Amino acid sequence: MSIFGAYLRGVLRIRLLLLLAVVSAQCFAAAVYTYKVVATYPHSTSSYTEGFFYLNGLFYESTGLEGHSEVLAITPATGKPVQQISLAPNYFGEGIVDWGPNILGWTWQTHAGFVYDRFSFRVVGQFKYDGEGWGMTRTDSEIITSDGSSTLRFRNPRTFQETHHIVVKDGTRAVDQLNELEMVRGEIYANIWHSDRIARISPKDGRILGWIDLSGLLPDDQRVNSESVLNGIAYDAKGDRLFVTGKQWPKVFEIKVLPKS
Ligand code: DDQ
Ligand code: CA
Repeated sequence: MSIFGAYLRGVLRIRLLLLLAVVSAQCFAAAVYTYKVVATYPHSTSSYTEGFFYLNGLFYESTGLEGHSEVLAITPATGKPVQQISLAPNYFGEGIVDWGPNILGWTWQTHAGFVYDRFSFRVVGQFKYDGEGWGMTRTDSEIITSDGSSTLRFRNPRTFQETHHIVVKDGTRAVDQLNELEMVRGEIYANIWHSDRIARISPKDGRILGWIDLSGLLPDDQRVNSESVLNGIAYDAKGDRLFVTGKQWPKVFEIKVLPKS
């Protein structure tokens, strides 16, 4: 065979390998979804959102930053709190979750968790844990927590002890910076800190089933600074309504998730 023929065969082989690499990456990386805004609600631009859920007609929100951390119950239509409690100024508030008549809430780097009465907003208990506190959500029987790594921990709601954990991956790539969480139709939705994307995660094995790309939802000129990021997912299971907001964002958005066309 001529030198030219060998050269052509080499080029073809490289092209084929490249094509295979691109095709397999597309097969194994999760699909990307987009969104449509169906309603908006007011949100306080002083709320540095770290925890967010919906229950029986109210938003429950926890906010961070030392000296500004609160847990609030909010009327969606007005954005005004109907209940609130401030954390001591040494605490940076993080995720919250409802459990029976209580709300559990924790703090970023101070290993302090609190049990609130959901109706009076009084502190009725405290707990400790190792590592950082970031997001919280729940299944019917367990609490799920994030800590900024790619690991999500399942915990006994009464002892807060870990029962098992999963590592979140997109194909073979571990994805970290998992922040605010929400259980939505059997999937764990997770904000990725400093990103406009929400990961849709299988609670069974941590596999990322899809990404929701929320870029453009709140334009940069409506964000107070570079920390004013998407964080906060709430779900009304009865009404099948999905709400998202961010740190010091002026609005909560009710969105529908759509395939990217
Ligand atoms: N966490 O939400 C990722 C867990 C913690 C965020 C901490 C960000 C502190 C930045 C302070 C900036 C003050 C404007
Ligand atoms: Ca949430």
